[in-house]
Amino acid sequence: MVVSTSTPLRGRKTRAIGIPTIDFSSDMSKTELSETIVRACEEYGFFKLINHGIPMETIDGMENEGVRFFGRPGSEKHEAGPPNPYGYGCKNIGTHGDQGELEYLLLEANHVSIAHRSKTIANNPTEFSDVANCYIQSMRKIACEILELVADGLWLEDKGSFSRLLKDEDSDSCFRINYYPPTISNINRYEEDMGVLDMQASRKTRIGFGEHSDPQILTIMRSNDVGGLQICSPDGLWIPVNPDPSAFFVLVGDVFQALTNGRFMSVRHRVVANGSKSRLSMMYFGAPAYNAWISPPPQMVSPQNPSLYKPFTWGEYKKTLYTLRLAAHRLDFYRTN
Ligand code: GA4
Repeated sequence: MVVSTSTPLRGRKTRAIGIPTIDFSSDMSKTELSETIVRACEEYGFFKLINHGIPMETIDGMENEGVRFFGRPGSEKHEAGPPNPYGYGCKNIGTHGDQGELEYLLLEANHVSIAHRSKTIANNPTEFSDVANCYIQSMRKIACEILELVADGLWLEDKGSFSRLLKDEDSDSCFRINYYPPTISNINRYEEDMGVLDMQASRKTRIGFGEHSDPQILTIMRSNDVGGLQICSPDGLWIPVNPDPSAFFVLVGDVFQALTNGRFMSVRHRVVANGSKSRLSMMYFGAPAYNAWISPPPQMVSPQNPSLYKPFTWGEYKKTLYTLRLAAHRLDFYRTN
């Protein structure tokens, strides 16, 4: 893990730490595996997943579509926008003034919507749809596997308590591709090569994507080999995450925190854009259906662990999140006390 002693962003320190790693091909028993995942979700709300079994061609195919799209002229990309909230976006995140050093494509994770959107995204819309649907299906599969292992690790009677929410055909899951252009210009790179560039100064306040937690249940993230992702540790330190294109990174979202009655914590994270190469990341955000109620399974609530949050529907939560800034602690609005 790369160590940096401090970051100029918001004055918080970063530190070295071992990111929890889950290996789907390990010879651990299912019980050990599920308990290790539960521990990672409790302690960090985050883990790295290796040997996940998703073919590299599925991942590369999606990445290539992303590279092809972001490589198109600006005027063509804007035909797939503006993001209201789905579509192509550039720098603006949400509608309350949040900005980042990125371009993105935000899509609903369902066949009908992908087929419709792909017409403005790609010269070959059928190919784009096929590749995106295949990738999204793989992500849903991985997410459901994780959710079932978690239910197992929490000793829930109903192993489908969480995965059922993503399997619902009305699930409001979405898919995002973020493209962070290189932030060091060619002139800077020349100066860097010549040893005359003050890298500290040039890397200062580049926010790729500002601090936030993901609102959904679970996020499955994959990036190329360019870093930038940082997660916030429980004690408030920023931990840089080394990129690993062969792995997925799994993030606990707000709804998972509510579903586990606060036992899991949604992870606050951000992307610092200071690469000399472009970063491309792809996120599957696993969400419930609009009208699904979010409340923990009965075993997770007791007189010693009373309900931390009022029950709410995903639709209600989604409305709330669009009234707030990116960095808001939205779940606080649903606390019982
Ligand atoms: C953060 C996680 C996902 O990228 C996202 C984002 C969404 C958007 O870009 O439209 C939001 C943000 C995210 C939370 C607060 C609101 C909504 C931008 C924003 C300022 C797609 C999501 O679901 O919530």
